[in-house]
Amino acid sequence: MKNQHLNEVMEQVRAIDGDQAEFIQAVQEVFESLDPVAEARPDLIKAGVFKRIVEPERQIIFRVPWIDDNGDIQVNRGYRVQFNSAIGPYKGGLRLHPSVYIGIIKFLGFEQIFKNSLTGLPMGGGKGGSNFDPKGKSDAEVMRFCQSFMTELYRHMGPDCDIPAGDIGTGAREIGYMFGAYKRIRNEFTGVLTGKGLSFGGSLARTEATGFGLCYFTNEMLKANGKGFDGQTVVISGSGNVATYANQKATEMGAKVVAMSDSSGYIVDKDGIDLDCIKQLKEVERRRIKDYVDTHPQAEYHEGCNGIWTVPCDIALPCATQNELTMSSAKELVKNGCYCVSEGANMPSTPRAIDVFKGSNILYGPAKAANAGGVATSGLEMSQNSLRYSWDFEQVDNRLQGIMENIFASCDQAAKEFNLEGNYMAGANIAGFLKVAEAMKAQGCV
Ligand code: NDP
Ligand code: 2IT
Repeated sequence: MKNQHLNEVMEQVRAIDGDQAEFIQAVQEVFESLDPVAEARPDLIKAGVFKRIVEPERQIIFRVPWIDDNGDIQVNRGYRVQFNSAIGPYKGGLRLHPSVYIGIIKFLGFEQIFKNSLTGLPMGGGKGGSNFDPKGKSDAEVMRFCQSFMTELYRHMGPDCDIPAGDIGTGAREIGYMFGAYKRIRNEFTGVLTGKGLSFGGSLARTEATGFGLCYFTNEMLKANGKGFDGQTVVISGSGNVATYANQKATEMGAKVVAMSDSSGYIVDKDGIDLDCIKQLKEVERRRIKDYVDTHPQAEYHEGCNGIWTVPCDIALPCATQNELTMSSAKELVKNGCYCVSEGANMPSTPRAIDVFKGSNILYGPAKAANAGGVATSGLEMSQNSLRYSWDFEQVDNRLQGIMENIFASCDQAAKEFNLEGNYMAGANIAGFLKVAEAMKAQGCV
């Protein structure tokens, strides 16, 4: 980075948070994009915006004790990082996965600030979760965990303060249990969590929103470059919430999705993945993706999830987890003719993979922009809860589509303003940052 101040702040972050690799990676990427902004805006340096934005407003770490089906006590660690409330109440998901530690929650919370800003809705950034693993647990165990988690988290939440939602491992079942626990403790029925069931304040199209939004954003990016989904071959990693509905929308837009994965391995079906089967296996029966080949003998299963990037495709949509797409996978994609990578997961591409995309003129849709449809629709769920009203599917989906078009336009325009045309990563970071930065400056040193 050219800017001296940004280098100093980055050094300070490394000095005090050096053991949080994912957080350092997320800050470094954003700061590199903000280099020309820091050069052009000494007023933001004077207002301490860069120094302040890398420090969460509040971090909560707590014990989550619960009793398993054998009657034994289990203990997990719970987190909520309330990163930035300059433009609205803290908003962001809860991740339940054994890999969760403070560095993951902080990287997700940091990215959430800029993503939420890009949606144009009044939402600040936050993230939480636990190292609890819902896999292999009974519904009763998941419920007891969620109730214990809420017994602490409730005091830090509120519909005008902090509104959590789902993320990896946290779906409709977990949000339902958490909402029930919150309502009982507080004796109030408010839109304090999003991704709720449709019978108790959830929004139509929230389940689909991240995957659909990813395709709407990607379609804008393709269109701006004279291309489209129609007739294209697509590879999607993951087979959870985001991956499933990305598959559905890409297919509706005329593409053929030929590969999907889970953390154990990947399947290739040259006829196009049978999405009903994936939904049944993953959403209903909570089974492994390898079971797909039992009913689809023409498909192949391969152990290990990284190999999915060796499957030839035109468009790749990483929708599983951070750093799942490395430099060698990026080279493999390029070698096989892939010309577009658009991110459904948060930070799925390593910095060196991104360098490969840049060096090969790949159309690259960065997560903060491309996957913002989920949180945007959470924002629409909050609006409906406040109105005590609900919109039909089409209304929500149309708004989502409009929001994703606007996000693409903002990224495109910000990139052009800083002479970085086509660099949507820089555009997303700059556009997301500027709104938050102006608000932080206007509100003074807080
Ligand atoms: P789900 O829990 O529904 O699905 C996660 C999928 O990714 C599963 O197929 C899972 O496989 C796979 N996966 C998870 N961890 C790993 C890992 N360490 N290595 C390999 N594969 C892994 O989560 P979502 O679909 O909700 O989330 C996917 C990504 O999208 C995450 O990065 C999340 O932060 C991001 N995101 C989610 C949004 C949402 O609204 N849900 C919004 C915006 C972004 P397995 O079943 O084997 O664990
Ligand atoms: O990463 C994300 O944007 C999410 N997991 C969704 C957050 C939300 O509040 O809907």
